[in-house]
Amino acid sequence: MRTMKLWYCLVLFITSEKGVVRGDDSRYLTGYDGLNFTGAHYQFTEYTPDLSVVQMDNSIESLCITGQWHAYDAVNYDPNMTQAACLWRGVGFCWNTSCTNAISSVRYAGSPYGLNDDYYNLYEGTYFRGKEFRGNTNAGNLGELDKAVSSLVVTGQAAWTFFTGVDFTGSSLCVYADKHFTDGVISFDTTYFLNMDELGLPDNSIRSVARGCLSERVLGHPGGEPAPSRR
Ligand SMILES: *[C@@H]1O[C@H](CO)[C@@H](O)[C@H](O)[C@H]1NC(C)=O
Ligand SMILES: *[C@@H]1O[C@H](CO)[C@@H](O)[C@H](O)[C@H]1NC(C)=O
Ligand SMILES: *[C@@H]1O[C@H](CO)[C@@H](O)[C@H](O)[C@H]1NC(C)=O
Ligand SMILES: [Ca+2]
Ligand SMILES: [Ca+2]
Repeated sequence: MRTMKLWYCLVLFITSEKGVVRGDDSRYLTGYDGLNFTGAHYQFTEYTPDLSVVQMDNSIESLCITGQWHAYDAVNYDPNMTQAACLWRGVGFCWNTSCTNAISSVRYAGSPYGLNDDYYNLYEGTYFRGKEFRGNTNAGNLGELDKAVSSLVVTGQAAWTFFTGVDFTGSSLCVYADKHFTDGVISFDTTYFLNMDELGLPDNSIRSVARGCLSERVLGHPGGEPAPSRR
């Protein structure tokens, strides 16, 4: 079996805890083409499907971020879902990335309206790759991502309940963000599931999502199970 190369690694969390803290009040990703935040750089605030457009293709070596950002070896967030992906998150953190000189597209997870607004992002591929279905309201069906979701992110302080049937039927579980980042002023709550095994549902089984905790099975806080990958 071909082993998929995934740079995603827990080192990112360790380094992020030790990173340099800088003040900023909104989501951004500043990528530098040298280590130690040197060289040419670009500040991303939006989804960017092709980094060559800003002369940063395959060149990022260090970065500073606020929010949660997903970075892909392939352009267009890896529509074929075959390449490596990297996860970066924090509030005002800076570090050298292990995903050196390979990133070709980046997008954030979370609300486009406010860093810590209540939001969910669902992805077609594991590791946040491929097509996306996202929102801040109930969805009785997931359109193109019907029976296709393989990874997800929840941000903000609300719970979201994911169902295996359309219109909020079938098996369900509810997810709260379980990781809190802050620089003392700005806060960001988030959680992620790299695949459906982590979540505890079959792959490609989610068919609807509702705001609030409408299931007996609770992941994150308060009083629920911690998310599996962070145990
Ligand atoms: C990076 O910064 C550290 C600490 O300031 C310094 O010791 C090191 O030499 C720098 N490395 C490079 C490659 O600039
Ligand atoms: C996806 O796969 C197709 C067919 O193999 C290929 O032509 C295309 O370049 C790939 N796209 C990306 C972004 O890798
Ligand atoms: C980044 O890498 C440089 C060169 O290896 C090193 O000197 C520096 O301490 C690293 N910086 C951080 C924040 O890890
Ligand atoms: Ca690349
Ligand atoms: Ca899928």
